[in-house]
This record gives sequence, C-alpha cells and structure tokens, in this order.
Amino acid sequence: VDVTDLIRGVLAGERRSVARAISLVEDGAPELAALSAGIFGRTGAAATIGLTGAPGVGKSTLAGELVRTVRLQEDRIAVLAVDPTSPFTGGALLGDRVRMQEHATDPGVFIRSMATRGHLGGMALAAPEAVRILDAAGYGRVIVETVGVGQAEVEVAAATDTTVVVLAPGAGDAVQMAKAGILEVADVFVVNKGDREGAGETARDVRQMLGMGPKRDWAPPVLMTTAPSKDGLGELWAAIEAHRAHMAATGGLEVRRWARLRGEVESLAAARFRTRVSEAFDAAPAIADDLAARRVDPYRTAAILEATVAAGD
Ligand SMILES: Nc1nc2c(ncn2[C@@H]2O[C@H](COP(=O)(O)OP(=O)(O)OP(=O)(O)O)[C@@H](O)[C@H]2O)c(=O)[nH]1
Ligand SMILES: [Mg+2]
Repeated sequence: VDVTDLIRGVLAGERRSVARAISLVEDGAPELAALSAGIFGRTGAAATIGLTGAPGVGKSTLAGELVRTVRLQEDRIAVLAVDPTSPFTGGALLGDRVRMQEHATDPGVFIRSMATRGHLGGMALAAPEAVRILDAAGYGRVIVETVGVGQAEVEVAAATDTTVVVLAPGAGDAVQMAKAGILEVADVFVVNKGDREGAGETARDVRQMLGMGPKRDWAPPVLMTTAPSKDGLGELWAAIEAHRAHMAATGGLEVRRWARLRGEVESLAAARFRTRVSEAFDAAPAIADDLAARRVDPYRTAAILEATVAAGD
C-alpha cells in the first residue's frame, strides 16, 4: 500500500481511497499509524450521529431517510454500518445496502459496512478511526449504525456527537436497555414502527424510565416514527439538529469530543502496552515458571513484567 497516495486520495474525497483506508482500519494494518498521522489534522468538521437499537427495529431504514434529508441540503453524508460482535460482514449488513439502495449511485453518499478483522482495540477503536477517514474525506455528516444493544454496540454508537436509540413496539424492554447503559448515553429516543400496535405504550415506558433517572441539562426527546411512510422523520431530523445546537451552545460538544479523544488514546496506549507485556511474558520463561510454581505472586510478576517492558523502551 502506498500510504502517501492513499492519504492524498482520502483528502481528495476519492471513494476508492476511502474504501481502501477503511479496509486498513478493519485489518489493523501496519500502515494505519501513517494513515492516521496524514489525515488527523484535517478532521473534526463532521457532525456524527450514532444509531443503535435491537436487530430489525428499522435503523437502516431511518438512516436512509436521514440521508435523503441531508442530501436535500446538499451536504455530503456517509453511513457506516458496524457489527461489533461479528468479525465478518454478514447478511444483516448486506440488508442495509438494500435498504439504502436508492442512494447507491449518489456521489455525495458513501455507505459502508464494517467488521473488525484484526484491529488491536477491536471495534471500539476501529470505528472512530473509520469515522475520521470519512470526516477527512469531506463527508459533513457521518451516521454510525450499530447492530444490537449490548455494551459493545452502545459504546460504539455513543462515540458520536448525537446518539439516537431506536426502539420498536415490543422489541427489547426498558430494563434491558437500562442494563446496557442506554438511558445514560441516548440523546434522542425514537420509537419506530409507529404503525404497529403498542408504539404509544413503548414511548410511554421510555418516558417513565427517563423520569426516574437523574435530571440532565438536555432532556432526551422521545419521538415516534414510521419510516416507510416518513411519518415523524422531520421531527427526528429537527431533534438531531436541536441536540447539536444545544451541545454547541453549552460547550458540551467540545467536552464530549475531548473526553472521547482522550479515552481513545488511553485505550490505544493500553492495548499496545498489553501486547508488549504479553511478548515480554513469552520471552521470559523463568518469570512464567516462578509464577506457575507459586514462588512469585501475580502482583510481583506484573511489576516485573512492567519493568521489563519499560526497560525495553
Ligand atoms: N411496519 C413498519 N416496518 C418498518 C418500519 N421501519 C422499518 N420497517 C421494516 O423493518 C425491517 C427491518 O428494517 P431495517 O431498517 O433493516 O432494520 P435495522 O434496525 O437496520 O435492522 P438490522 O440492521 O438488521 O439490525 C424492514 O423490513 C423494514 O422495511 C416502520 O416504521 N414500520
Ligand atoms: Mg440495519
């Protein structure tokens, strides 16, 4: 891979370069460090939106509608569909493409599904780097869709400026959401499939759960949509914009972005350190023997390994 050429292509917004760069992120390729260095200074402009929710609630359909709205304003937009639990891009993500088919030929739209095949920090670290590539390529909006409502999925979706949690009547109860930490990270709640029975009830449940939590300076709205008929889509976009405006006005956007960046660097450094500790362990059978024979305890062993790694610097 010619990284210099790749960086040039990404910064010029060339689709093929963007696609190749994201593949490097998926693979955790050694060229990643150079790529990151080449684009980082040109990132920070994109407004990012996270969409998370149980399988089949309508995230991709909503994403397709949001793409349409953004394109009416002539902003370029990218959709990154992420499956944090699967190392392969499976059928569900293929379905996303179909759902957003109408945008496939629009040069202002980039749709890509992503799985992690070797990135050191897993999807939690791979996704933000992929988002930065799209940001550097000039996509003013980036939607990150994650499949599922487990901790990993929520973490990825929450690493955006505005996190939208999508629900459907009957799918996934409120207790399950609370466990996954969704209530805390959601900026906007959407009860999709408003045409289905029980939608009003689901919205009421969410409002009740929110009412029991601590007061926040931004009260997440609970909206109802029916994606195929576009009901409520205007309100959803307005809520996303209102949240962003609120964040910008209160300084919350800067605070959130800085916390994210710092957390990412700490995780990255920790992942690298862990690898080196592992290598040091492998290279020192005597340390392993002492531990296995219970001559040296785990705390002391950890300290020895830490010192070994530090000495190698
Ligand atoms: N009745 C009804 N069906 C909907 C609505 N929104 C989406 N659907 C349908 O629900 C199915 C799943 O929609 P998707 O957009 O693929 O859902 P998703 O959340 O992206 O699914 P995964 O990516 O697999 O988790 C599709 O058949 C959609 O046509 C809605 O508002 N009402
Ligand atoms: Mg989907």
